[in-house]
Amino acid sequence: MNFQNALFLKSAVFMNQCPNDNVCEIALLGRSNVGKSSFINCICQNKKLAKTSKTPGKTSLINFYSIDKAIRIVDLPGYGYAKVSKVEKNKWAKMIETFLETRKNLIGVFLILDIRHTSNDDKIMFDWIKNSKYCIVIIATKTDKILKTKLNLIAEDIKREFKLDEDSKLFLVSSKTKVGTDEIKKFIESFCLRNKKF
Ligand SMILES: Nc1nc2c(ncn2[C@@H]2O[C@H](COP(=O)(O)OP(=O)(O)O)[C@@H](O)[C@H]2O)c(=O)[nH]1
Ligand SMILES: [Mg+2]
Repeated sequence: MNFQNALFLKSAVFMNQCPNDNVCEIALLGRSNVGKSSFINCICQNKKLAKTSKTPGKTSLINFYSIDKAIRIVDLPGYGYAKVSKVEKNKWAKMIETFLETRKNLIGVFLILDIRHTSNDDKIMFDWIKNSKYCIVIIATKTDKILKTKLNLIAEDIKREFKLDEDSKLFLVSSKTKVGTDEIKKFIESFCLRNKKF
């Protein structure tokens, strides 16, 4: 799978705007500003693919990216950003929920965390994945912000906090330094082969 052969397909607000075909999808779920768009750009080695922003709460759309025509990565709106209105928040929550619960193309939902801090919203999303048919895959980003000597300890903390078992996956990455991204790309490739639906 050539991750550099990636392109932005479209944005959607409603389910009937999502691509209608048999391409498998992996959705990225994570708080606003956690680094979802940067992660997509990093693995595809294209800084212009997904819009990144220093201001949280910018993406309120479901964005579809095609990877080598083989799979799609879906960038979901960041949940739990305090500064948007309650009405807006509920709208996003409903959009994410409907997508996750009804999207036929979906084969995986990866939780994106900021390695430095997890919040109650992260726990809610984690519990949703745990109670779903999807396996647990966590990608902790921004590892460049942490001392290398502390990384393993923090990874252990995350495993304990979420009570991760042997079957769960935890990847430590940095979109800034690209650390960990080769490993996650290999994982995505084999994950798609193992979970192919159509
Ligand atoms: N240091 C560092 N900054 C990052 C990393 N990933 C994202 N960021 C920054 O975090 C902010 C939010 O990133 P973005 O990808 O737009 O987050 P999103 O809202 O989850 O899509 C931006 O200012 C990025 O430059 C990372 O791995 N390391
Ligand atoms: Mg984004």
